[in-house]
Amino acid sequence: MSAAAAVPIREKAVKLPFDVEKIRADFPILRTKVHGHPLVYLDNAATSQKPQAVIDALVRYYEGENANIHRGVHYLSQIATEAFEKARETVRAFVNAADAREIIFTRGTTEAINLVAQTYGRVHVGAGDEVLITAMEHHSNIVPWQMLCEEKGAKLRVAPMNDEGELLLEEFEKLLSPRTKIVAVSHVSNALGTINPLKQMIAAAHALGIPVVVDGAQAVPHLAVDVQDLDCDFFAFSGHKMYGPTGIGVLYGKTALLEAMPPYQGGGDMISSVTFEKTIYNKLPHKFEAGTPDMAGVAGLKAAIEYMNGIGIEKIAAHEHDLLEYATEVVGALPGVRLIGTAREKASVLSFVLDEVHPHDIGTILDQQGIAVRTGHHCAQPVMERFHIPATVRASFAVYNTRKEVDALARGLRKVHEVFA
Ligand code: 7TS
Repeated sequence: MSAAAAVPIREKAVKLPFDVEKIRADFPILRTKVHGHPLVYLDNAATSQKPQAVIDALVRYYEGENANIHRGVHYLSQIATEAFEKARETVRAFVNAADAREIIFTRGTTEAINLVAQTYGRVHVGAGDEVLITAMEHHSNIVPWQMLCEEKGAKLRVAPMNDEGELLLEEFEKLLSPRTKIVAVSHVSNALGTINPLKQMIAAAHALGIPVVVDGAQAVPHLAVDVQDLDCDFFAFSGHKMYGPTGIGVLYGKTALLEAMPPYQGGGDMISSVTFEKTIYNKLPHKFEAGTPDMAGVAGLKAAIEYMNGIGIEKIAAHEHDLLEYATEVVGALPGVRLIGTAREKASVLSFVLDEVHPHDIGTILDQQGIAVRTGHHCAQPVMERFHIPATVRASFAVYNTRKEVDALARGLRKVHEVFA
């Protein structure tokens, strides 16, 4: 039997929560042809594409609103300031923070996590203390803590996961102790797609008075996030993975913690008065927003949230869940495929290896057919080590992907198999 015949491609009609073709029409880049084929963009965990509404918001900002914020009495500066603060309110509502002052604009998830490590972390972590992370973290939720621990003579502890890529909750709880000063954990793993049992983890940490930093980069595009319901202390995410622009992201933090933290960077806007003898810092959230922020990026992020809200995060989640299930079935049935990350609770990500073929070769052959997947360690090298592999192929789904595109991926993989068989 040929490899092609072995693959059960399900052509049955599915009831979609929305008209995906209409959604696709909102994303100009999806009309791109790659090597003569229609683009099949399955690298959304790295960055998502942008709808026209977001592109328009960026253009509108520069065409009609550009001025530096919080500084001028003139018309444009006031317009720009008002738009900036309105966007903060949009972000607040998006993650259901209690107060807009708890929303700090950053460059992205990476900067948000570094901010917490360098402010809260440097105050509260000392020699002999511990920071607890998990085995499935992205480098940006490992390295900032490693740097902090190195500086302070503290220890980085790592909660393990099982062969499915699920966190071992009991082991996690055993690692919590009076020495633990911070827990930092991803909501959704970028390499495996695992959704962590955050509420239980946070409750366990809080029982010992330990604050929890959540890396939400892969969560906000795919799940409804409610920071009050989670009761996390900090929550970081990036605009560019949720249909927004690059260069803008968010740190949510509880007011009491943010109030007590020293500032991160010094400069304009984060002060209320400066003399050579002493500087009084500005109030929240400005204390953590030194210098001219990415005003255009904030306008774009607001448009991205409005775009997602216009569809509905539950519908986005349902559609992506269908794609993930379908892809798991179709790709998982291909000869030689081993799925990496088979947790019961997953979002958006299908990672796999193919017998005897290096992921980079797979990525190159798929690219020839217009299919964009990511190959490599996905900035999660310890995850690769855990599964004894150098790299995976990762297909990651967004609101505009279709079952047809999953079929194209499967066809592409059969071609890879034929080339290397
Ligand atoms: N945390 C997770 C879980 C991520 O997936 C990423 C980026 C980051 C943090 C860092 O986000 P940034 O916007 O500050 O760079 N993940 C990926 C990825 O999976 N492929 O490319 C970037």
